[in-house]
Amino acid sequence: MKDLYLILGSNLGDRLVNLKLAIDLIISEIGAIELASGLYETEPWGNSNQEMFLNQVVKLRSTMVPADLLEKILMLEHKLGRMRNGAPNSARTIDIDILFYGNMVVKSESLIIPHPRLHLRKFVLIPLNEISPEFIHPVLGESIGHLLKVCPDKLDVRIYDPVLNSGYAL
Ligand code: PH2
Ligand code: MG
Ligand code: MG
Repeated sequence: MKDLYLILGSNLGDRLVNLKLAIDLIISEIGAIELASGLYETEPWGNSNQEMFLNQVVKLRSTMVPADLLEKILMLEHKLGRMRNGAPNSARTIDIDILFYGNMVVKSESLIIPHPRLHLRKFVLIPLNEISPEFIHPVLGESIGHLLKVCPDKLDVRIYDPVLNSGYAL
């Protein structure tokens, strides 16, 4: 049994519904969620010419081997309407990425764990720091809290308030 960290992201369609459906599928197909960060509205990293994302990090325990986990995640993304048009960093209904799988280091053609760019991205580090600031990155040997402190990313990451975004006046 290993601690598994996933990041969910959506910037196409009803982002909130997409994340909620993804959480339901993760619980039924992968395992119980132990910790979940709040939702964050985040500026697109890598391709600024697209809509803002909603991102969330979740922690669960799993016995699934990484290759099976990846296969399962791709199936869940497909179920949630993810189209892959070949362009990297293009808008998507749902993206589910594996950040960490315990202290395991995986480098295959289809999968790299820990996620190779997570330490460069505040949209990952801020929600991750909310739930596991002390977790040590198994390759970089630094805590999430430290990686966030030294992260050069300047893109906006703010907590998402579904009430403020519901369209109802308070
Ligand atoms: N995912 C990417 C590329 N850029 N930017 C934000 N803010 N959130 C994401 O989830 C994201 C991104 C590639 O998967
Ligand atoms: Mg991604
Ligand atoms: Mg992905």
